[in-house]
Amino acid sequence: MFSRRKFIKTTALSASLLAIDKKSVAGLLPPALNAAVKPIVISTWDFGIAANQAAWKTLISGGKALDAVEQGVRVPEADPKNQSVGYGGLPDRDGHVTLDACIMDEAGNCGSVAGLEHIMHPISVARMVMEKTPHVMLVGDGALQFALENGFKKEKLLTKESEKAWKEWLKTAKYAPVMNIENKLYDKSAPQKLPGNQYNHDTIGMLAIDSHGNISGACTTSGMAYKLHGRVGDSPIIGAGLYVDNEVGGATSTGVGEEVIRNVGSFLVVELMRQGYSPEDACKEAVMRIIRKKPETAKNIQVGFLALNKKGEYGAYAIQKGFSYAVCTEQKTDLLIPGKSYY
Ligand code: SD4
Repeated sequence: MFSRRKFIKTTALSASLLAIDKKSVAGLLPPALNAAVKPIVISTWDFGIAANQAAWKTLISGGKALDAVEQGVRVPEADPKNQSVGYGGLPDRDGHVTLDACIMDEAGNCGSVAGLEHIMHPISVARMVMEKTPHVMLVGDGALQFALENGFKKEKLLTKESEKAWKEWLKTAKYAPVMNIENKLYDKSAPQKLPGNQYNHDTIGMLAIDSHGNISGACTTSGMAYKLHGRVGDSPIIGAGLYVDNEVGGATSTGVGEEVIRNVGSFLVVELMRQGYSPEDACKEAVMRIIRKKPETAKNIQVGFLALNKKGEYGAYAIQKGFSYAVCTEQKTDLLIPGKSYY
């Protein structure tokens, strides 16, 4: 029979064994057993929901945040309906779909590609730059050559829809981009029908903490629609479009890359969190720097930051209304949260 005394003894023994276990193998336990660390993944915009689901599969099985963010952002990269990331992305002024992406892990390793053509998953090429070369960033033809040498397939990324939108834009071909003001311009059902170059352009930035307590991030985009050939935005630039520091947390951005680069936005957000700012306050301060420096420009552009600290707290802030992000944890599966904004 199972006596009370035996039960207490057994429980006490398992508790002490568990304590030893947790100490010695902390960080190796799958999430269900490691109560101290709660995996989480967050990402920009509504297409972050599907991306988070893919990332979550890795996180929930005890996998690495680095693998999770790569798998996560591959979802919008492969989606032809998403005209701002990967396959189906809107082309540059000359009709080339040129992709920018970067990835960063908990040890500060990072990899990046910019102006990459013909490869559906620039994030995986960026990871390969990180893991297989002594470099951080490859651009243009060099990035393509590296991808092809490493087994990536050359593909046509310009879809009929995006080609049609570009040809429509060519009728006026004004190189005076009106930046994305989501609340006014975003028409999800037919974004290509927006007049002239008033196209909303969105990037996916993703941050995840795994059951080992490590943070990683990824960011990938086709960049500003109808940009000058050769233009590179913030998304592939470590510190601008993405930054993670395992002591503090991570941040990523979306919107007009030029303003994010000028303010080294994601690095700034992480450093503000290091000083004690909450994720939302850090994002807000980074947005305020942009607004304070160029108040007139800021009225007509969108920039949004998204941040996650090592406690698993997250927050976002944007210049304009309309910015949203998706969150996935054990408690909140794929929640879409509107980011706060200045206007
Ligand atoms: C860029 N930041 O190329 C990217 C585009 C973007 O929402 O995020 N759009 O400037």
